[in-house]
Amino acid sequence: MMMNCLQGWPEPIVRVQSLSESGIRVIPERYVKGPSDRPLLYPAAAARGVEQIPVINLREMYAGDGSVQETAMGKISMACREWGFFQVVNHGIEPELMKRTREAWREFFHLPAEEKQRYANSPTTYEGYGSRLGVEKGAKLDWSDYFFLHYLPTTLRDHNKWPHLPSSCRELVGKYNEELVKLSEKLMKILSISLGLKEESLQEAFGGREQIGACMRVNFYPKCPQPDLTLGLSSHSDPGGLTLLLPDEDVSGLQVRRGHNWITVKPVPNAFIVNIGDQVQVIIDLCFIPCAFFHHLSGIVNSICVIHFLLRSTAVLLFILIYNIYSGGLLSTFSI
Ligand SMILES: O=C(O)CCC(=O)C(=O)O
Repeated sequence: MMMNCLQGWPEPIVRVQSLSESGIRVIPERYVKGPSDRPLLYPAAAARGVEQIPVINLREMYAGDGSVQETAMGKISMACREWGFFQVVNHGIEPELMKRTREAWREFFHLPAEEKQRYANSPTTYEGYGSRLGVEKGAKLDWSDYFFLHYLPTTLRDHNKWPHLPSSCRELVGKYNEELVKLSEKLMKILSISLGLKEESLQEAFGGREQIGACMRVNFYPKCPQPDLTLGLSSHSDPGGLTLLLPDEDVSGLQVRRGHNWITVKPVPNAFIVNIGDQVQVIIDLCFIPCAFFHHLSGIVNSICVIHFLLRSTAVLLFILIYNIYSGGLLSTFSI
């Protein structure tokens, strides 16, 4: 495996966006998932929007009203135990910053191919512009391109690997991740309390402020002529502590596994979708659901998702390991 990483990708990289823009009607075999891995685009009624992941209003935590706070805590605890997911609103991040960040990245993916190619990544660190996860030759691939970068610890941060264009991108990446680290820390405290632990417990388990790690991944899901045959991102659970997702508001692509169903998440305006990652599950001794599995559908329009991962800094390299063994099936940290 390591040999492969050092040698680079096992096959020439094809940008999914370029396939999509070429106007093909039939997707290459490489992207066609096996029958059991294909998405259910018309899931059973129970999964079709009747049931949704809980929405948490963070303002209720700070309303100064004990009973409102207690009810909100109970809702978070239920969301973690039963879903491993929730959406959070009134979280304190400026909607303008969220919108500008998403738009800057959309602009990045619409730059000329040569410009994006300057940031082409390799499986050694995965940092930069990529179109596949995993180094298994002949593996089935996902219908998406992405950009991955490190934010914390600062020793891993390399500004040269952050896009120069559009001109606002670097500043927005810095500001956005700074704000999301603060929000993740706030959520860690709330999760600790809702579990009946000391406020600082989860954060301390992550090594405190000095040892926190954070990465950003921006997924671009180009429109797909056969969305019933492939996935934008295959099923997995996240290896980190907390994942905060900022999807396109008018495209519902994220599906969360609930028993035997896949629930299509309907993004709430100006909300973040929060996922409880495997590291938190381990720290709290698996008292929540064993793994929160999710995948992203490919769709008939282009869409984007900006993702912020908070994890123990010593585990940042875990991402590289996980990405390298990724081969398009259900994957979680617990399986390595
Ligand atoms: O784009 C999404 O909806 C999910 C992203 C994700 O899970 C990831 O990039 O690890």
